[in-house]
Amino acid sequence: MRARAVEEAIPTFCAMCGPGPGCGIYAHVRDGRFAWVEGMRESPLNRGRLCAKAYAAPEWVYSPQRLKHPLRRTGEKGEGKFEPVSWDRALDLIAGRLKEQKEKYGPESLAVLAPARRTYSDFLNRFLVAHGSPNYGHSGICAMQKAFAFSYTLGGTPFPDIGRSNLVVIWGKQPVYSGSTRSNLKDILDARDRGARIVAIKPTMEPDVALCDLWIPIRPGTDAAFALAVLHTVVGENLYDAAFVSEWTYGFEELKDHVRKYTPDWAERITGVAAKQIVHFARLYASVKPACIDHGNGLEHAPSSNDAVRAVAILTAITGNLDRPGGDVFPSGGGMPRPKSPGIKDHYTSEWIDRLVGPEFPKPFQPWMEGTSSAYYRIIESVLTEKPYPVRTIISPGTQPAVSTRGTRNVLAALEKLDFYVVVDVMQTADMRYADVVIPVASMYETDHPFEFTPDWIMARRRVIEPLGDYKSDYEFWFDLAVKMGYGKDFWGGRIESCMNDLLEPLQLTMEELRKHPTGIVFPRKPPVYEKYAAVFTRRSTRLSREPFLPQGKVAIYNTTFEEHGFEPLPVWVEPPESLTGTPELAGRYPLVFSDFHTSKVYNAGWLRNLPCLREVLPYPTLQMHPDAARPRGICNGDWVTVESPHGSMKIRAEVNEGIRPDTVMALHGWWQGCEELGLPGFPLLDGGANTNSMYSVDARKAYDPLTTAMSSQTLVEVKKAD
Ligand SMILES: Nc1nc2c(c(=O)[nH]1)N[C@H]1C(S)=C(S)[C@@H](COP(=O)(O)OP(=O)(O)OC[C@H]3O[C@@H](n4cnc5c(=O)[nH]c(N)nc54)[C@H](O)[C@@H]3O)O[C@H]1N2
Ligand SMILES: Nc1nc2c(c(=O)[nH]1)N[C@H]1C(S)=C(S)[C@@H](COP(=O)(O)OP(=O)(O)OC[C@H]3O[C@@H](n4cnc5c(=O)[nH]c(N)nc54)[C@H](O)[C@@H]3O)O[C@H]1N2
Ligand SMILES: [Mo]
Repeated sequence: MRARAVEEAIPTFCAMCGPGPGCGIYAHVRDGRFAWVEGMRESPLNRGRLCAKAYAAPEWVYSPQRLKHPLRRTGEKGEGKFEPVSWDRALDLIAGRLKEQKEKYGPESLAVLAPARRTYSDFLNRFLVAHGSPNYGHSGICAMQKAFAFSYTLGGTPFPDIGRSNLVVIWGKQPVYSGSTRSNLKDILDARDRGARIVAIKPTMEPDVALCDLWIPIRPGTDAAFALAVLHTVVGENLYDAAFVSEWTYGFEELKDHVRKYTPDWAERITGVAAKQIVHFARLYASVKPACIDHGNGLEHAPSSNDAVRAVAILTAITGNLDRPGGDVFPSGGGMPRPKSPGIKDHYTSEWIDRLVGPEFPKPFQPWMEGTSSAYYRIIESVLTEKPYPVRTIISPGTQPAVSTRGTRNVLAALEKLDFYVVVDVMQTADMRYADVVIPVASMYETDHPFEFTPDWIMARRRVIEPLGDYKSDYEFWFDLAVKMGYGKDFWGGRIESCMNDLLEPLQLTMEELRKHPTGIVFPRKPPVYEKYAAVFTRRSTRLSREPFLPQGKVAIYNTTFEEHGFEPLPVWVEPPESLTGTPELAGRYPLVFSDFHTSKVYNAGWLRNLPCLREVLPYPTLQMHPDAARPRGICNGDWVTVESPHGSMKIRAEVNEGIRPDTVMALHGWWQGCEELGLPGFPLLDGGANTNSMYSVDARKAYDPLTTAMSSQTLVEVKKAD
């Protein structure tokens, strides 16, 4: 007789959006094997809802592409020849090299890359501080750029109060895909049922556009021009909230003069949106009250991104939609005290800041949010240009520079030239063949730390299965390495439990206590702060920044802080490096605008395409294309096409439909993986592949936002049917 299968449901977090706070799940373990995933209803974050990625977790954990043993390079760089070594030996190799280089080239020769916020991000910074390097290689591509513009204009990043709104503007975001279980999707659906109007501003039509009354298909990278023309109309037609403007804004008179030249006709030529429609949107947004803006990553990837976000923030404020129910509001700070942050602050002297290899934000604005930071791509660039000095060692803990940042050709050349490259990942990565040492780490289902929290919920992560090979967690990697480097005193002597307990102290909890609450502890969330703008937000700065964001204690329409440091005090328009209106000379050979987006229904950035249960949903990289662009080129839906820009080329399949501007083609970024089980190939990182980041300019003068280093993801292309 066969014994009945033993099944256990272990409450923990999903890890399929990467190492960040995930949705609550029950991980079902059957006969010692992680078998399936169920949504956790007790979690206030997702309330039982999950997305396709969550259900794919067991396939991810047991994937044949998992890294099981630390590896050390034996062949040439790029050749992909390695030999397995023990965890201890691998860490000795890294520590040895770091010590040697610190001695020879100074501690700043080490950089750690981390584009997105991770649960372990603070420890990356902490390690760098202990080592003596300011070069935390942050972003330039995600979230911080928007946060910067909002903070220096409004005092913080507001969120849309969709639940009370009568007009919801989805701007550069795809709420159905980017976090369907926990984002604003449910609120948008409810708003729709309530009769609120919905508008989407973005070049492509995703499922959320089906809920919209109005879709404004803007040309990629032109939001600053569009928003300036909207401001022109709102100001010119006296559609602003005079009372709010006079009490709570600084520099409105200057704005009035400034936006006179940004007429809707001027913007039509740049944005491709008809002047009539710009005026219509301005009147709609300024008259339907209250109205909110749900802003996304689409606003962050252009050389004018800081000004686009500033203009959007100013629009919110002068129409009286800031800090009002149903508008864009500020969180109350949540129901629970924040756990302590493990960061180390005292090192951020001007000497420290001066050593940044390529500041993410200009030096007067450092440190910011997470500490000092160099722009992700500028670190890579320094390896090639050796200016102001070359970074010698890069550690990539859960990031793939070859697909995540622009300029793939340069990225690969830099990885080849680097003295020492370390990859720390769960799975084989796009650039591990350039690594000197590869460190496998436990997936989040194989560790019992950290705890994770949202403003109203805290829970300890639980181990679902034992590690499948010779590896430990991300935390253990940094703690073990710190001890080997002699930085143990900054890393709780290598004891993670002590560290966690220390961080939990403000909540009067320990890990042991927390584990006694299997589904975590819920702290009732406080409602947003309404109409407390004066008291709460105008005096704020981050825990790290040295000056208040709003020196006048009011919305900074005219930004004296920027002006003092030599930047534009009012938002202006800057063309992307290649565009129809900025470089018309290129448009003959490359007549279509090309850009990309980040989220899809089944993948994360540049990973998960190796999992059959996800890959069968979206098997091929596609180029969204309007029939009017496809027809004259003899291209039909499903055809393979080559896409050529001045910097690179891709070969992907055409997806022909009317949900995109006729002068624009768009693709999902992050393609390189194959899926053996489905017989689907991987793709080259450079020409003939599907890597959008190989297509863009990285020209230091044109490809960056001058203030926030946001990088352009717009170029011009020609598309042809492939042979
Ligand atoms: N052209 C273009 N470029 C973009 C974007 C875009 O829209 N267009 N989007 C940008 C944005 S918003 C972001 S956030 C970045 C994303 O950029 P990255 O964060 O660099 O994303 P990935 O390249 O997917 O790398 C994530 C890696 O983390 C690994 N991983 C998953 N879980 C763990 C774990 O627990 N521990 C460790 N150590 N590794 C883990 C995965 O296997 C994968 O290799 O890309 C940016 N780049
Ligand atoms: N499934 C899934 N969910 C995720 C992630 C994931 O990888 N997979 N990643 C997470 C991360 S790191 C992030 S940053 C968020 C990102 O989530 P979102 O903020 O939703 O960003 P995107 O998915 O890039 O969608 C951007 C939208 O803006 C449009 N767009 C592109 N360029 C422009 C432009 O110039 N102007 C305007 N107005 N619109 C433009 C695109 O066509 C697309 O509709 O998602 C998070 N959630
Ligand atoms: Mo992101």
